[in-house]
This record gives sequence, structure tokens and C-alpha cells, in this order.
Amino acid sequence: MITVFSDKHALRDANTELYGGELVKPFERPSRAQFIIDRVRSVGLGEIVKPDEFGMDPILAIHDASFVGFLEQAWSDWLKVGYNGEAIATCWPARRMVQKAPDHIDGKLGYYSMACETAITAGTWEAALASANVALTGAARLHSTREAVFSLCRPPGHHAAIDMFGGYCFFNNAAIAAQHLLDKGAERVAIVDVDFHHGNGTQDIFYKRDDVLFVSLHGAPEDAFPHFLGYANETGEGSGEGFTANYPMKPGTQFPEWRAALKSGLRRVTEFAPDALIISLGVDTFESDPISFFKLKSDDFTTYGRDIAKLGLPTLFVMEGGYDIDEIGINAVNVLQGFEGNLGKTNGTRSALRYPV
Ligand code: Q9C
Ligand code: ZN
Repeated sequence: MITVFSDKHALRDANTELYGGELVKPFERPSRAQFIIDRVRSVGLGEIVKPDEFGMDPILAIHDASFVGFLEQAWSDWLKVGYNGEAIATCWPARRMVQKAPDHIDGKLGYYSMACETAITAGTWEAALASANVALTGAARLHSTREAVFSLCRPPGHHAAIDMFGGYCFFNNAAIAAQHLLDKGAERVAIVDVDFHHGNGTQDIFYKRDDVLFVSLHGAPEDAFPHFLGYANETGEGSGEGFTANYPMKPGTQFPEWRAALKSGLRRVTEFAPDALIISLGVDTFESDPISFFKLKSDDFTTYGRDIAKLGLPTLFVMEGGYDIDEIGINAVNVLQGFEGNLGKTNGTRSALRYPV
């Protein structure tokens, strides 16, 4: 399997995350990607390629132009008001307030965010852009070769909505990749989000659409971030009704229960008969993840990689979360090796996309 990777991820290197009432060193840090790419190399997963540049159009196909403009300017706007720290939102347009972007950066940060742990800093824009290009390059490669690709995105993307960043995410890389495949001729794309956290951004983006099936397995909103989306009764709206499936699970959930939910979600994918499958690959389901509460062990990642491969679909893996840094490379690459172990290197050619090149 080829891996798409950009060194520019390292430009996303915040000093602070608001966590438990303290400003701590962010859980989402550059060494995460380093450990994963090191593991990709050490197991000989396959070729590692740099991303191509796709310009702004594929990003603007998913995100509001005003939001994208805000992200591009946020750090310089923040510096202009003379603050000393990193750019963190402190107020939001909450219930019964006016939903309108104001002029001041303090207001804009709240308007365009869904959480405040994610500080904007110098280099954040460049890294987020590179991460989207990593996803797009993976999608383009999947389209032309039909072989599975690993887009080692960082920063992650699944909490980013049409006009909101947060949860360590800025652009929704998986959504951007899905739209790119549709624009290239795919009729249907399925996204299965196995990150510990609910993929609120991805769900929101595709909620009223029937061309993208969104399936998410995650910590139940009662107990887990992002807390305000991801209940089982969220199933889509309008023509999107029935094209969102949520599997919220309780603290302490172990692999057998998690795997049963995955298999149920994968059956939904099979029924949907997509041209391509995107896996939002977070490995924060690991038993010793510092901010999550599922109990998967390293071998379980291999097992479920094999489960995914059994669908026989052209598959793009897009990296999302995972914060047990020492084990992140092993767990992420275990999924990919499990996937490849099942069908081998011929996977892509065995299951051709059903639309013409
Ligand atoms: N007490 C991703 O995995 N903070 N984002 C949670 C828990 C935010 C996770 C606080 C976690 C965001 C891509
Ligand atoms: Zn996560």
C-alpha cells in the first residue's frame, strides 16, 4: 500500500491546548505523524509519496469561503490585536444569540469553531492545507490505480464542519477526498469513521445527501467529546435520511462489542454498494489512549483491518486521531497490514471501481 505524506505537517506545532482547566502541551503534536511514518518505513508497507497541490477548489467544494478566508487570516489577525498567547476562542454564538460573523478576531474565533482546545498558531494554515492535499492525492491515486492508499494526514479532519474548526481539526480531509472521488465520477462513496470520537464534521457535511454514506463508531455523546452530536437516532435528513449511521458506545467498551458494531456498519456499506470506501482512521480507541475510553488492544487493529478488507472495495485510509504516541505507529499500521494481509497487493485490481476512468 502506498502512503501519502507531507513534512509540512510539522508546521502545525501549537504550544497550548486548554485541557482540564490548564494550558498543556497539545495531545495532537508533530511526533504523532513521525511515529506513524517511521512504522510505515520499518515494516516496509510500501512506497511513500509526497502530495500534489490541488489548489483551493476541492476545499471550497466542502467548506464555506468565509470560513476558509478566516482560517487563512486568523493568525495574522490575532497578532494584530497584540495578544501574547496562541489564538483560542473564548465566546460563542450560543442559544438565542445572533449567528453572524463579527469583525473582531475574538468573535470570529468563536463563530468559526465548535470547541476551544484547538489553538491557531503560525504555520497552522500551511499544515492544514498540506493535510488536505495529502487526502486529495490519496483520492486521486485511488481513482487512477484502484489500489488502497494510506493518506497520512496531520492535522486531522473529522471534527471540521462546513464552517467550523475544532477538536484538533481545520479542514475535513476525508470529506474533501470523498467529494473529489464523486467529482471524478463515483456515484456513491462510503465513509466509515473508526476514530474514538464522533465525526461530527463529516456527518454534518453529508447529512442531507444520499451520495455519501456516513458510518461512525464512537464514545457515546453523554460521556465523550464532541458531546453534542453522534446519537444513534441521528440517521440523516431529507434525501439523506438513512445515509448516516451512528454507533455510540459506553466507557470501557471492549473489542468484541466494538467489532460487532463495525460489522453492522460494514453491512450498511455493502448494502449501499459504494464505488469507494474511505476509512477515517483514528486509533484513539486503543486501551491506553490518554483521552479516550475504549479498550482495543494492538492485535485488534490488525483484526479489524482484515474485516474492512473483506468488503473488497477500493479503500482510502485517512489518518485522524490517536494519542498514545508510543503505540500510534504500531496500531495505525496494524490496521493497514491487516487490510493487506487479507487481499494482498492485488486488492485494488480485484475490485475495480464501477465507473470509467
Ligand atoms: N476531556 C481527534 O481525535 N478534547 N480529535 C477532548 C477530553 C478534544 C479529538 C477532551 C479531543 C479532540 C481528531
Ligand atoms: Zn479522536
